[in-house]
Amino acid sequence: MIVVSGIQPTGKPHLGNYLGAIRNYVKLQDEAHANGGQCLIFLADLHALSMPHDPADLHASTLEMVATLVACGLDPAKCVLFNQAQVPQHAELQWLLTGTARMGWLNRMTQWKDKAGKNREGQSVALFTYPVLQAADVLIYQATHVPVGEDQKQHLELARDIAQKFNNDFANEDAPVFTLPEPYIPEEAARIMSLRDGSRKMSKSEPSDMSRINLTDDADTMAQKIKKAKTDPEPLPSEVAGLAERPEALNLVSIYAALAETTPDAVLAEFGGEGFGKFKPAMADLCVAKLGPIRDRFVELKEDREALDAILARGALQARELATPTLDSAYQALGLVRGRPA
Ligand code: AQP
Repeated sequence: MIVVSGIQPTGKPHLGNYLGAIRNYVKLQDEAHANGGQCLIFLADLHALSMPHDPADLHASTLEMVATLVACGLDPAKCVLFNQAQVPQHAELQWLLTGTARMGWLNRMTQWKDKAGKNREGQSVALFTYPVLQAADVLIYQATHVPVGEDQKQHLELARDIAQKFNNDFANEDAPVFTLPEPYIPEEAARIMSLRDGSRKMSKSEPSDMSRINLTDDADTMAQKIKKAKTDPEPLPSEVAGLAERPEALNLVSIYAALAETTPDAVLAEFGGEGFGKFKPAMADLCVAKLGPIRDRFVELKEDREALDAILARGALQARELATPTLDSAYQALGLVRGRPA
């Protein structure tokens, strides 16, 4: 079991990141550790270059994201925690894989279409090719399990296509260079939606802070955001089928269920027939109970920049070692003689 996943250190991590991805990092870290496997979680700072960013902020936000991940339960003694920029093998493998990835494949990526909008010509090349870097990120460690939210499923399928084509084109059938990774997507929280619009995913880059619950929000802010979340005037139904045309209500019930580690039907068995005047305060209490301790740990950890830098330095050392054999095999398969740094 080799678990690999990453998170961009731009913006504040939110409830969608937590329920869709980070909580599963922790579960799989523990499972891999107990079974003699490996878990690698990285801060995708190279990916941050795909959109406009402030260089002065990048390192500080990378450290804040490390503090958040550790506060959520990632343990540097059980997993390899690092940032991409300190492990140049990721970028190196990306270049090798750009010979295998096809323009048509990348053109079909919905995230590229969404983020580029009508201004494709004005986007950075990095925004277009970053799914290839993402493929390199997981293939370089022979990942078997990749915990992600549903929005990343298509990118992971692309990584599988790239791995498959590379193996077909350049490797012997009985000695593939890359393992085909499997996505690990939580059914109950695959896609957490914005608090302001049930048709858009909760996202770091959404301008309105009221659209998301940040893991760093204090209790009052969380309660305020939930109170102001968009809903409708109907009471809650007693079964999930009754939420079919009510995206905002469905989102709140799904968040409640994911946080309480139960099913939406169980939540509706409790709140069916009630209005949001009763449901929202209960949801705020639950959020504060689950996320408050994470926030408190984060506040404590983020002050110790030296300790956070040390976690990344140690993780990078381990990651560089783990990445080298696959990179060597890829060079060799392509007929390239790899120069070794002195
Ligand atoms: N709304 C969401 N519901 C469930 N999972 C989500 N993830 C993100 N949003 C949701 C998952 O979180 C992991 C880390 O995401 P990321 O920061 O690397 O990239 P992202 O998907 O681009 O996250 P954001 O918050 O939406 O950032 P922006 O606004 O920059 O695009 C991934 O596993 C992702 O699936």
